[in-house]
Amino acid sequence: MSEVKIVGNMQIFSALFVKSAVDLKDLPEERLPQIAFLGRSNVGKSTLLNALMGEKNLVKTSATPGKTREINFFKVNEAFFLVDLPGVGFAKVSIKQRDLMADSIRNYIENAEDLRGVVYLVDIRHAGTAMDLHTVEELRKTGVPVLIVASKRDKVNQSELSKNKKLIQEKFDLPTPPITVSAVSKFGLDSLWFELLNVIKE
Ligand SMILES: Nc1nc2c(ncn2[C@@H]2O[C@H](COP(=O)(O)OP(=O)(O)OP(=O)(O)O)[C@@H](O)[C@H]2O)c(=O)[nH]1
Ligand SMILES: [Mg+2]
Repeated sequence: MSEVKIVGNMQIFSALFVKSAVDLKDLPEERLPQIAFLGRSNVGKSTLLNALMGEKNLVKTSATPGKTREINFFKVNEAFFLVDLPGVGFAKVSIKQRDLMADSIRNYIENAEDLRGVVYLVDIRHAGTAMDLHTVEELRKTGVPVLIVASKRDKVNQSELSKNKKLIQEKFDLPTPPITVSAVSKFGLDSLWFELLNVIKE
């Protein structure tokens, strides 16, 4: 019997790794809503997914960029998938900007019928690099709803935090400052779950 995990206001009854995909033909057969996590290598996508699901090692993480190489599907509460994507720009740093999103990621985002939204993570310390801006621009062109979230909140002090939240809001043209999260302090996981559930319910 597995216990229920409480993350913010969210109850996690089950969180399972379902499969890895490199291709659209490998997507899970089960038709459930999907929310994918994208952002630069090392920004903390996989670590955040563990934190959101109340897990430690379900999603593989690493201090070395380029850990996640495939599209990994995690099924939560038998109701939806959280999807861990490879880091943007990792394998293709020297290639021209429009190729930053690897073909496999682009293909998935443009064609996955059950994809309801993409969480794009930005490191709060860098407040959005040129590469982030370019990728989000490309992402928005696909028409998929994009939620910008700032990661690693524990790494900045209060003044950097408010300054960089404002910067991110301006750079990415957001109606409100971004949600900030930390997988270390667990800050912001409740706000993020609230947003994710809204997207899933739509
Ligand atoms: N301080 C701090 N470190 C974090 C946080 N989230 C992730 N990290 C660290 O950042 C590093 C990268 O984390 P990952 O979750 O593997 O990053 P990723 O975005 O999945 O990276 P790729 O798979 O290479 O695209 C690891 O050393 C994590 O421990 C956070 O909220 N706070
Ligand atoms: Mg990863």
